[in-house]
Amino acid sequence: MRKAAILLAALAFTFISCSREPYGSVTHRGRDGRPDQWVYRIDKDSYKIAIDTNGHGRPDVVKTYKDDELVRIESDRNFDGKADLVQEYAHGVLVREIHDDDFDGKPEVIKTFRPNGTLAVVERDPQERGYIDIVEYYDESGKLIRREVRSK
Ligand SMILES: [Ca+2]
Ligand SMILES: [Ca+2]
Repeated sequence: MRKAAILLAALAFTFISCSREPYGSVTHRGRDGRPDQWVYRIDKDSYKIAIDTNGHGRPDVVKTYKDDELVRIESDRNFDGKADLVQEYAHGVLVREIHDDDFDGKPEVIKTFRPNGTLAVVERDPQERGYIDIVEYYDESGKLIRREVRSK
C-alpha cells in the first residue's frame, strides 16, 4: 500500500520532465507573445492546465481537473523541468502533499491532511529508497503525538 503510494508519486513526478510533445493547446500568451498557459485533455472528464509562471517557456505548474474539479497540482519550484511538489485535492480541499524538497527527483515526505486542513500524518523516506521508514502523527493543534519507526 505504502509502496504503491510512492510509486504513484514517482510516476507523477515524471510528468513534466518526459513530456517532450507539446504541452497541449495554447490558451494564453505572455506579453512577449510566448505561450505561458496550455490545456491538455486527458480524456472526456479530465484535463490538465499547464502554466509557465516565470516566462522560461515551459510549464512549472500543472493543474489536473476531473469533472471540472481540481484534483492535483504539480509544481516545479526550482524550475529544473521536474515536478518536486505534488498536491492532491478532494472536493476542493488539500488532502495530500508529496514533497521532493531536495530536488533530486525522488520524493522523501508525504503529508496527509484532515478535511479541516490540519496536518494529520507525515510519512518520511529519508533515504529516498521508495519505502516509508518513519510515520509521524499530529493532533489538530499541530503537536506530534506519535512517531513510528518501521523496521525493514
Ligand atoms: Ca524541480
Ligand atoms: Ca528528494
